[in-house]
Amino acid sequence: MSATAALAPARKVPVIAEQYAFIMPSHLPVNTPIIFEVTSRDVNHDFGIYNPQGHLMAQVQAMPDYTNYLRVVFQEPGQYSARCLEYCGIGHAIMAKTFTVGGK
Ligand SMILES: [Cu+2]
Repeated sequence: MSATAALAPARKVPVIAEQYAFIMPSHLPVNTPIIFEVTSRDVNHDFGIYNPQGHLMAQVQAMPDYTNYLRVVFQEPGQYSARCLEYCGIGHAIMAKTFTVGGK
């Protein structure tokens, strides 16, 4: 983590998983500690974050009636994606959300 990120205040970002989408912001800041607050509206899902190179960089379960916290610092601007990593029904394979880090 850069010194800048260590000093920046953390930002809480709610994430709601549902069949078959992630409800979350489309833009997030770079070099800022993000605390994802992850829950589910229906069944168990998994919130997996892929970096611009397509590599899994962080993941946490998304569970109904429960909030899991995932702390991430995005050090590289670009296009990221969240994908569900736990089979949750017929639409599981298309359950994804792209988001941009950095920029406006
Ligand atoms: Cu799924």
